[in-house]
Amino acid sequence: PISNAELATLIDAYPKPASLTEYSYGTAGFRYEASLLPCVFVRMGIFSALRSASLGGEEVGVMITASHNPEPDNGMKLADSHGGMLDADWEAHAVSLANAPTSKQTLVLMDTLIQHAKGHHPTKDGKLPKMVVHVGRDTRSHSPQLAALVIRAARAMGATVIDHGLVSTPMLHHFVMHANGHLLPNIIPQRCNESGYYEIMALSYAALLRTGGNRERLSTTSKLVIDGACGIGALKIEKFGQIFAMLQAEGSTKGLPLLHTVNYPGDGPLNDSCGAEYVQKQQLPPKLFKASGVSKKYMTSFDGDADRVVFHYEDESGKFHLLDGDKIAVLVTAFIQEEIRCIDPEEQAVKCGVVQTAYANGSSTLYLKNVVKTNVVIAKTGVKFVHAAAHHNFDVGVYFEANGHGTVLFGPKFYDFVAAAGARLRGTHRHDRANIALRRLRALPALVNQSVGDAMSDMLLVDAILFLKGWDLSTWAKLYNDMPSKQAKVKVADRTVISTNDNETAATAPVSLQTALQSAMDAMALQEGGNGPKPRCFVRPSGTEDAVRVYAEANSQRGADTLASEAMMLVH
Ligand code: 16G
Ligand code: ZN
Repeated sequence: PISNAELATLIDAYPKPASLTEYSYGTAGFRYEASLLPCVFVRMGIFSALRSASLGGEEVGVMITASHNPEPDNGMKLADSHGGMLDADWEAHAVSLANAPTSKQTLVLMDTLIQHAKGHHPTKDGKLPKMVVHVGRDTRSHSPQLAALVIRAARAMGATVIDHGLVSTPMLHHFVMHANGHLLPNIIPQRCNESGYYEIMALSYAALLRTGGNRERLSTTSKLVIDGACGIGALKIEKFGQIFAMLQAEGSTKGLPLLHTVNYPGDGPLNDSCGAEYVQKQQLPPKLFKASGVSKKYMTSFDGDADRVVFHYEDESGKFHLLDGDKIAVLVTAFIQEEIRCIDPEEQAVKCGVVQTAYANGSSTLYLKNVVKTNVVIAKTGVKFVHAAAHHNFDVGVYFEANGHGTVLFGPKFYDFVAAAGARLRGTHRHDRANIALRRLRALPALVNQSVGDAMSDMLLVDAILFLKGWDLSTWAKLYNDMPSKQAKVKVADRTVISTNDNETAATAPVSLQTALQSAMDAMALQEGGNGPKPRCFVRPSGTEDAVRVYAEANSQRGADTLASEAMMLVH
């Protein structure tokens, strides 16, 4: 039963801070300096319970994290019952509830949502449907207090709370997805807790490795160094490593690399001079706190909540090389398409494709279209947009933002294809190429965390592909050369004066802006001559910061820098 008195007391105890006019829902949820957040957490405890009720008792999730942002920040990401991001209509309800001025008004709004839930899912006794909320948190020092608030409020609503404690963002999404059976159950075992998660990952990864490859030939990939950004990812890799070690001891797989984690919580400040965001944006290797003599031939960096991953290495001359989300998209898509073609050379059965954002390096887009020969769709920045586009456009939809957040979505036609191929190839020899391809494709839907981007899952997928191909990072890096690029941001009085088309590739306001940007691009193309990819630039209002972002790429770094400064001038 809902205790309105208890809720009112809780809401009144954590009022909206005077310094803040309004809470807004960013690209991925609420994110603020931690001391501004208790108010939001109380109300989102109420909200998440209501969301579960509105779905007839399907389970939902709340993750307490500010991802790649600095330690003083915190926030929450909400997982809807399919495991993905919260439904857009409900974002608006979340914002109203967060901003209701008094406890009385909060409870009135709450009541509207209760009526909504009852209307959609009437119960015999006229009560609300059951409510289940999964809660997880990252390693920030203020996360436990915030978790306690959200849990208290959800319980006051009468919800069942499953507190997972310290987990990565993608683990929480994975639990929620499986709790509701939102994946074909005959392909993936439903185990929605931490050990189930590791088991699913480890077994499918091992299954993929068993289909070929030879680690002994690959001295540079025998040891994988993981930069945990001084956050949750480091702790979880360590736990995964224990299961991994068991596999190794059983001898069930010869191809396992040695995992070596660096940058644990407490080694240095979270996300500071290390982690995926730093490495990708600064194009610099991570600082290695408390680790010396580490081999830099095969490295990955996670972000603070382990939903992003990038790879990097140092070559013989000591030069740093980054393999970002674009490179991952290329590797993964080429691999999947090749395996599918081994079974279905005409590629009739399933439609594969990649979703990128305007930030994707032009060279990656050309490579995908011309060499991998796949479909490419450009969508708006932000996981909820690229995820939706992948789901909507393709049977096997790969998306990776350049920043390393991404995954692969397998639709019903893919599962049908695998089932039909299984029937057709029954009795063929294990070394038959189509048989190998089938076993590879079968392992993928479980190895990939299909709910959101997942650093651990993506890392294992990439490692397995490299292993099967016999590649090290330099072979992969050389598939194509990134066009030199430049990112910058401009602080403006009001970023909303700039608007863009749907996929942010062109500005639609102010009126003359796009024409001016186009002339700058044309002039640069003329200046550079040559037959490389065309220089490109775009601007967009940030979804997470009060600024306008500028991106430019050209065939030389100088060209990219010039184009970016011209675009910045136009925005000012
Ligand atoms: C958020 C998004 C990320 C996007 C970034 C853009 C999620 C989980 N995260 O971090 O995908 O790249 O925002 O930030 O959706 P911006 O709008 O400030 O450029
Ligand atoms: Zn993150």
